[in-house]
Amino acid sequence: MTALDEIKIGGLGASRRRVEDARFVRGRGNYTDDIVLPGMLHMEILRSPLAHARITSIDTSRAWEIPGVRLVLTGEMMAQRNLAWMPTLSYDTQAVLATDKVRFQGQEVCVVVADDPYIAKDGCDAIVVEYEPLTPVVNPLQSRAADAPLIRDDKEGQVDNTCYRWEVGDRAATERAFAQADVVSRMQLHYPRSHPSPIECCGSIADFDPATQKLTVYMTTQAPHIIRAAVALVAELPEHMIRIVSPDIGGGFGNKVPVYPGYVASILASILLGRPVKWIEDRTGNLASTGFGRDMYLAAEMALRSDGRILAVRMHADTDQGAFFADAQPTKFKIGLLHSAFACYDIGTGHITAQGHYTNKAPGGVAYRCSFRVTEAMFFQERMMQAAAVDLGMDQAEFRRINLLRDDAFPARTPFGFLVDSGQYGKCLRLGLDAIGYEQFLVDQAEARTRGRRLGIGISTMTEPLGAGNSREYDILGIKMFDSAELRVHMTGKAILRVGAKSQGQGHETTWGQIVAHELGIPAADVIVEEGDTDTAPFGMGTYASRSTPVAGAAISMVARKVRAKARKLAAHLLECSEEDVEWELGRLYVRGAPHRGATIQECAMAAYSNMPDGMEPGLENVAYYDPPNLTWPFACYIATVEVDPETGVWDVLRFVAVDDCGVRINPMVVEGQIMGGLTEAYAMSSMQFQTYDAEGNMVGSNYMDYLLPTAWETPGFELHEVVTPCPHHPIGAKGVGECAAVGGPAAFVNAVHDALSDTGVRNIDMPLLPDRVWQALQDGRDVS
Ligand code: MCN
Ligand code: CUN
Repeated sequence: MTALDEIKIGGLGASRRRVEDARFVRGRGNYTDDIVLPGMLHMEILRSPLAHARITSIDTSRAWEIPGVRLVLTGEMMAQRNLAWMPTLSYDTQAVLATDKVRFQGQEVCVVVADDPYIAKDGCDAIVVEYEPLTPVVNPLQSRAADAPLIRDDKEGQVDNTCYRWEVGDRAATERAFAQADVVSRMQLHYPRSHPSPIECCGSIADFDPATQKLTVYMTTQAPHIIRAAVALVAELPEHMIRIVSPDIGGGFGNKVPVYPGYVASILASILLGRPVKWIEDRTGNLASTGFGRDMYLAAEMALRSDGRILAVRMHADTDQGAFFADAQPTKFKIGLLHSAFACYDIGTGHITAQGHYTNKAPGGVAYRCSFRVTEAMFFQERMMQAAAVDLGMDQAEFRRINLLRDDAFPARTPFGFLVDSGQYGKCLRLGLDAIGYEQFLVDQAEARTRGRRLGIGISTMTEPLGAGNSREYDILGIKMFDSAELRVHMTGKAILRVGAKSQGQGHETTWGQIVAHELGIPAADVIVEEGDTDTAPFGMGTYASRSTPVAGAAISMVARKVRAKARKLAAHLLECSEEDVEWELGRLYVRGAPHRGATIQECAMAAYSNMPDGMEPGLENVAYYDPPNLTWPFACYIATVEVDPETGVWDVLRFVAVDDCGVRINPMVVEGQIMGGLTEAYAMSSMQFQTYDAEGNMVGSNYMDYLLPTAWETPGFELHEVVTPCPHHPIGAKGVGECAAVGGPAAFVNAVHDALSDTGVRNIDMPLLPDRVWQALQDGRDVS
C-alpha cells in the first residue's frame, strides 16, 4: 500500500474549496440577527447628538408610556448596579451609558427594550435629554492646548487630556547616530481615522433564564472566551453559568474585538426582564461608535550615510484616541504599537516617543486589520523609506535592498525589542521587481514623462509580528495569550475538532480540517470544525492579530499528534508488535521492516472503542493548549504602478504585484483570498476612505454615501506571488497572513502616486489620495495634509 496523496485528502497545500461557503452562498448562514428565541424582546440605543456636553436631565417618562415598551435603561440605573462604566483593554474606563457627560457624537445615552425594534426606536425618540453643550475637542492639537476643556473629568487625578506617554528604543545611541549622519531625512504624516466596516454590524441576544439562572449570549464577538471571562469577573456572575456563542459572523476586521455598551446593556436588560433581549446595531451606529482604526500623526527623522545605509530612526507619534482609551497597552501588547517599525531592516538603533490624546471622538486606534498600531508603523516606515531614497538620490529598490535584513542575519534583534526569526527578504524583493518589470518600467516612465504623462512606481516591503503571543510577554486582562484545540476521533474514523479561535470569514472550518488531514491522514472532509461556543470549545483567546494560524493552528497540530501517539499504541496492539516497531506514514501505521502489515488510522479509531488493549482507556481524543515560543514573522513586498492625470488628479493603478511569504500555506486559495481582501482594503484607505469630524465634532462618514467601500468595479487587479520560508518554531512552519496586505498595502499605492510627482517638490499628500488633493498638490507644488 502506498502512502496517501496528501493533496487528495485535503491536507496541507490543498486549495480545498471553503466548506462554510456551502451554507453562505445558499443564504443558510446563521448570523446573530437570524436567531429568534421564544419571547424575545428588542433593544435600541439612544445616542448623543452632541460631541461634548453635560447631561443636565433625562426624562424617560414618555417612553415608558408607549405600549410595548418594557424597559428603559439610563446611565443612572446602570450606575446603581455598578455597570455605568466598564474597563477597556488598556485599563482605562469607558462609559456604558453616559451618566455625567457625553464625550463623542453617537455615544450611548439610554436604551429602550420593547416588543419589536420599531417600538424600541419610538421609545428612544420619546426620551428627552437636556444637554449643556461644552467646547468640542476634535484633534490632538486642540486637545493639548492650555485652555482645552478637560474631557475625562470623571477620572481622578486626570489634569489634562493626555491619555498616555511612552517611549521605546535607545535615545542616547540614536542621538549619537544622528550626529554622525551624512544626510537626515524628515517626514510628517497623518494616518487618517478609518473604519473596519464589516458588512454585518454588531449585535447580541442576551438570554438569561430565571429558572436555571444561566445566561446565554449570542453575539458578534471575535473572542467569545474573553467575553465570558470579562462577564464573570466584571459582572461577578458564576463562569459556568455563562455561555457565550459567536454564531456565523459577517466580517470582523477587528471591529468585533472590543466589548460594546450594547452587549452589556442587552445582558442587564435580559437579567432584569427574564426574557431574551436582542440588540442589532444599525449602520450609522456601527460607523459612528465602534472600533475605529488609526488617527495618528507622525513626525520622523532618519539618519543616513551617503552610501545609503540607515544609521538610526527617530519618531514621535501623537495619537487621537477619542474619549476612551481602548487601544493596546504598550506594556501588555507591544506588538500593538509602533515597536514593530523597521523590524525588517538592519538599522542599528532608534528611538520612538508617543503621546496619546483624549478627544471628543469615539474610541480610536482600536484595530482595523492590524495589531492595533502596526499598520501605522509599517506605513510610516515605508513612506520614510521612499522619502529617504529621494533625499539620497538613490534608486528606491536598491535603497531597500541594501538595508533589508540579510538571510544570514536571523535571528535578528530589532531596535525596539523583537526577535525576528526567519525570512528571505532579498528574494521576495527581487521576485517582486522582476514580476513588475522594474528596470523596464523606469525606462518607460522617463520616456512617458517627456510626453507629459506621469507614471509612478511605489514599493512597500515589510514584516509584521503576528500571532500574539507568548505568555511571557502577552496577556489580556491578566489572562496569558495561548490557544487551544480539542480533537475527538469517532469510532469510524470521522472526527470533530473544537478550537478556541473564531472565524469571521477567514475560512477556519476549511483550513483547520487540513491540518488534521496533514497530521493524521484523516481526510479533511471527515473532520467537522466547531468554533465560538464557550460551552463546548476549549478556552482560547479568539481571532485577531492574525493569531489563529500561529497559535490555534499550532494547537491543532499538537492535539493531532497526541491522538496519533495513542493510535500508535492501538496499532501495536492490532499488529501484535511492540510500539517501538510501529512506523508512521500518512494515515497508516505499519510494522518496521514489514510495511505490508499495517493498520489505517480509521482501523485504530475503531479499535479505540472496540478492541483496545488491556488497561488502556477507551476512546481517541485529546486537547492541547499551545503557548508559542515567539511571534511569527511573515514578510511581504508590494509594488504598485500608477498613472496620475495632471489635469484632474485622478490616478489609476496600472499593475499591482504582491509577493507574500507567510511560511507554509495550509490552503493557498484561502491565503490568496486573504491577500486580495487586504489589498482591496489597502486600496480603499489610500484612495477614498476616511472618517473625519467637523469643528463641532459632528462625524462625517457615518453612512455609505460618505464612507466609501470599493466595489469590484474600482478595485484594481492583483498579481500574486509567493516565497515560502517556514516558520522555525511553528509545528507545520506556518505564519499568520490575515492582515499583511492591509498593513503593507497602503504605502505601495501612496508611494507610487508620490513617485509620479517626484519632480514637483511634493513630499507628502495625506491619505486618502482623493483627486482634488493630488490636483491641489500638483497646482501648488506643495504638500497637502
Ligand atoms: N492560512 C493558511 N496558511 C497560512 C496562514 C493562514 O492557509 N500560512 C489561512 C488560515 O488557515 C485561515 C486564514 O488563512 O483560514 C487566515 O489565517 P490567519 O493569518 O491565521 O488569520 P486569522 O485566522 O487569525 O484571522 C484574523 C485576520 C484579522 S486579524 C483580520 S482583522 C481579518 C483577517 O483575518 N478579518 C477578516 N481576514 C479576514 N477575512 C475575512 N473574510 N473576514 C474578516 O473579518
Ligand atoms: Cu487588528 S483587526 Mo484583526 O486583529 O481582528
